[in-house]
Amino acid sequence: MSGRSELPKPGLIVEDILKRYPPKVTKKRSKAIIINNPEMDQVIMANVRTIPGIITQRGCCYAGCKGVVLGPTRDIVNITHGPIGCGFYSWLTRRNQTRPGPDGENYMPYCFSTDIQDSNIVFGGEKKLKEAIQEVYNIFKPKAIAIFSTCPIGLIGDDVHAVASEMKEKLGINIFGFSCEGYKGVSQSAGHHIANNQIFKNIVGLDDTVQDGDFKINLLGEYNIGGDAFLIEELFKKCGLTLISTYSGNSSVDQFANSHTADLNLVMCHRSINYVADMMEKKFGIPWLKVNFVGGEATAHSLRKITEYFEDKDLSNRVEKVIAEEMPGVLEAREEVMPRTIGKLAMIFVGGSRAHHYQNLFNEIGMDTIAAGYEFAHRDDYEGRKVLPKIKVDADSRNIEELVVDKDENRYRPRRSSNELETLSEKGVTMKEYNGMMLEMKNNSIVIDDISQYETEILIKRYKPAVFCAGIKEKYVVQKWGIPMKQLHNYDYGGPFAAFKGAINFYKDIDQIINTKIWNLIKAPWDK
Ligand code: CFM
Repeated sequence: MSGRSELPKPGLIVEDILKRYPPKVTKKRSKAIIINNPEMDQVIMANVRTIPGIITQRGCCYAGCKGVVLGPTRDIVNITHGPIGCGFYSWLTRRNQTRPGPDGENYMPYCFSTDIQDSNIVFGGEKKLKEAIQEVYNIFKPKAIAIFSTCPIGLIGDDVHAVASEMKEKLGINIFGFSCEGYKGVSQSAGHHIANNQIFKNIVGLDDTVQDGDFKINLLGEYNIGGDAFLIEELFKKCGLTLISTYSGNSSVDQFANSHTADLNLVMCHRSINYVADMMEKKFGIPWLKVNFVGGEATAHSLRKITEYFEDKDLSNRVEKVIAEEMPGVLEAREEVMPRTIGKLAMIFVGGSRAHHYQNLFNEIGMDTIAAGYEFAHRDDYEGRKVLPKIKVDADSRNIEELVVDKDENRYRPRRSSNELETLSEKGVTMKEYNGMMLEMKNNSIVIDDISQYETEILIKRYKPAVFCAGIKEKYVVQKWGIPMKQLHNYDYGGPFAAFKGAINFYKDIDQIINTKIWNLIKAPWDK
């Protein structure tokens, strides 16, 4: 690996970024830009409002609720209550794939909106919403309908929850609403929380059927972007693990309703779904384990962690067999690309989980993630869950309902005794633990929360990374600077990148992207 010693010092780069801001902004941004030292308990400012005027990567609360968490649910009709723009822009913009179940119900290709007009803003939109629900029911007869409020709905004060219960009563199907107005909270993260609360209140626990299977699991926080969940499902099947539900990639409402019968919850994206994991533990006694299926080693490690939890010899043998079958292909692909990728620099600025997970894949092909950050994560995603008690609740977080969850008197059943969990922890299988990104990043890496376009420009011009990973809003700006850009939200129409096969896809993609000759041609001949 080419050492970092020849690169510009991170301190100088941070200084360069901060010195151009007005003093107040410098003060605020300096708390969100950290030169990483995994040995120290560093504090980062996260999950706070973006400074007005700064071009952020963030999305809104509605995006997190309707787009991220509920978007992949194929058999719930998701109606956007608001102007058509919000509905249209959330329609198929995220590559959460699905397979229609045996009943063939799949509403994902549709865009449902109440398309409210000026007169509804003046006189209220509840009547229109009722009519929309009735119309959906008449045409599709779905099992469930969800309503998502956008900004103007919150401002005019339509009571979507009252409409939902009235229509639920009238039509006899599950109907529920989300107060996920775009402005609620500082980013899409607020929307995740609102989504989690309502799924938990309105669906989880409705079906007590106990399914066959010795090792029943839920996979939380896997949204099947580019088919990731398909590969993970295949892997579980081979290992003999019974998947009860996925939140929410390739999911169905019936799976959520039955998910409280699982033996173990696996949390893939901690940021978007840790609330459901915690609530299921409190109410039903299901412990949760943080896993990660991004990266060959991480996939093997996560599978082994699951078998250690179940402490079953046959399961462990099957898992080892699967790893032994899959790993050689991964190693071979790695060796193939390594001569062209080793020592090169990557930067990752996405979401609330992938900026961490994808560093594994880069490590595996010898690449160094010199700078990374999340769009909307909270401090625990950076510093680990140990900081949870220290996180201040501010006005923005107070805006979001915190459900009070108690033990379900009839259905609470601790899957493991606290003694057993302690013994497991001594063996290295600790439940509800997440160490965060900063602890696993190299010393002297730059960590930036809610990076702005201006900060991106400085990082890129000073470090000239081999690849910059972010989203569509960043893509073409970065490419115009002559730097290869990989979208890590939608994978640039590629993927899947999860599990063993996904790792192979990723290595090949990155090799192609950073080594294509096109980058030599982007300078105009007269500029050369
Ligand atoms: Fe979780 Fe996600 Fe992400 Fe996320 Fe997202 Fe996404 Fe993401 Mo885009 S749930 S936090 S809100 S892993 S849509 S599938 S890629 S920003 S890093």
